[in-house]
This record gives sequence, C-alpha cells and structure tokens, in this order.
Amino acid sequence: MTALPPPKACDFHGLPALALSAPDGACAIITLHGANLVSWIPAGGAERLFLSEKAVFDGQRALRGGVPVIFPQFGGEGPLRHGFARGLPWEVVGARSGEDYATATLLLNDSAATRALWPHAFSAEMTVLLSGNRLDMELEVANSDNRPFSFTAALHTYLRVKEVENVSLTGLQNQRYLDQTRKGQQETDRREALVVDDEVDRIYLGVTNPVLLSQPGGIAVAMQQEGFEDVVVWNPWEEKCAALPDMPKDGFRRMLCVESAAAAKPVALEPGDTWFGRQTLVAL
Ligand code: TA6
Repeated sequence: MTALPPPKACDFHGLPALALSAPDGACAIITLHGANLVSWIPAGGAERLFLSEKAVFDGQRALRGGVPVIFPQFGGEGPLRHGFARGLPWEVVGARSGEDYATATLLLNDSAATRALWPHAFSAEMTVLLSGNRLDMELEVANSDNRPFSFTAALHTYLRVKEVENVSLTGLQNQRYLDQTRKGQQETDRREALVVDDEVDRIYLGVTNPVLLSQPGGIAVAMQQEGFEDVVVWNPWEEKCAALPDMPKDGFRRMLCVESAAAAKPVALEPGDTWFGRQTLVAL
C-alpha cells in the first residue's frame, strides 16, 4: 500500500497552519495560532465555516471566524474574556492521514504568560478529525497542577450561511436557556425552530439532542456533542456587528455561531484528571 501524505504545514494569511486533506476529498485548515479550524470543506462539498474578511491575522488577537477555542473562561470581560487559548500559539503534536480520514492534534501547555492570567498548570489538546461529510473536534484538558481547578470552555463554531434570516435551527425545543441579551434571564424555548431575525445570544442548558441547521436549497449541518453540556447560539445582528471592527457591516447575515460549550457550570478537575468535550458536525 502506498503511504498517504500526512497533513502539510502551510501559511494562512501569514500565520503558520496545517492543511489536512483526506483521500475522499474532505479538507480543512487549522492555524497554530489559537488552534483555530479556519476552513472545513466536506468531501464533494463547499466551505462550511465562516471567516470574516476583516479578521485580523496579527498572531495576537483571536480570529473572527472558524472555530476559536475558548478556554479557560467562557465570556466575561478583561484579559481573560473568552480565555487566552484562542490568542496563543499551539504546537502540532500529531498529524496523519488514513484511507478515509485526516487528523491533527495541537497542544497548549501553561506558560508564564498563561499563569499570569490564570494561576494553574494545565495541558490542553485540540484534535480535529475529518472524514467524508463528518468533522470531529475534541478539546481535552488535563490538570497538571497539584491542586484542583475549574474552568469554562467552548468551541465557538462560526457556521457559514447564505442568509441568516432563512436559516432554521431545530433540536432546541423545550430546552432551557440563559438569554445573554437580557442579563442572563432564564427562559424556555417553546418554538419548534429558532429563526434568527434579531440579535441572538443564548446559552442552552444541558443539551443532549442533535441540533440541525437547515437552509433553503437543502444545505444543512447537523451538530452533536459529548462532554460539553451547553449549546450557545449567537448572532450579533446589525448594530452589534457594526461595532465589531473585524466584521464587515453585513457579516452577521452570513454566519451563525452554534457552539458546544461548558459555559453555565464550570468543569472541576482534580490534579491528574482530564476532561474532554467533543463537537461533531455532519454536512448534509
Ligand atoms: O458566544 C457568544 C459570545 O459570548 C457573545 O456574547 C459574543 O459577544 C461573542 O461570543 C463574541 O465574543 P468576542 O469576544 O469574540 O467578540
């Protein structure tokens, strides 16, 4: 059998990255900066992730789009807002291709810079695996400290859509959520489908069902998760989008974040223990 070419190092807008391609045609790009999966094209399909054309590739800031890795803090303000993992360089520790898949693992350990913001020893691994129409992304966190710590985290997935007002998101009916546009007020979603025609910023709690994003033309993405308890749905809409310097004015129309998150309830880890959260996307 001929050896399959391993994922290749490449340059993505000046950032070091890894290009993964499976023999079945599925391909993806992950930047070492933030371990951000900035592109995913399922076999025989088209780009499924949104990346803002005004994203800043300075190797400092988080990228506006793709799948920023949020760790060790979801949300909040100040330097720990949405964690530091999305703005730091990760290291490639594994990459290979097989008959019908390609995979890569990136690693982030604590450093003097992370300990200045969050005083714990940890090791985080982000693994992506693509095959056919499926993408698995897994974040694993290990406590390498000698005392317990807790954290919140998310895979802040920006899904690309043709026109957000035509999107329907199902699978969240009767689910409780915290409405971040109303100071975290708790509500229950009674609608069969979520239609986005205004700002949406919700943390759906304890989601175990798959979530389906459908668009006219039959383009759909199914999302399932393990380890992560919450699903965050976010679209900034017109006014908040205009306030984001790294988004074009109409950018909110072409994206919807459907994030797998451990946001409402922090994960507590004892020394030596590990936790993982996985988001699986299937392009339909
Ligand atoms: O995940 C949703 C959210 O927390 C929103 O509240 C929103 O502001 C967004 O993430 C983007 O945050 P960022 O720090 O990337 O601008």
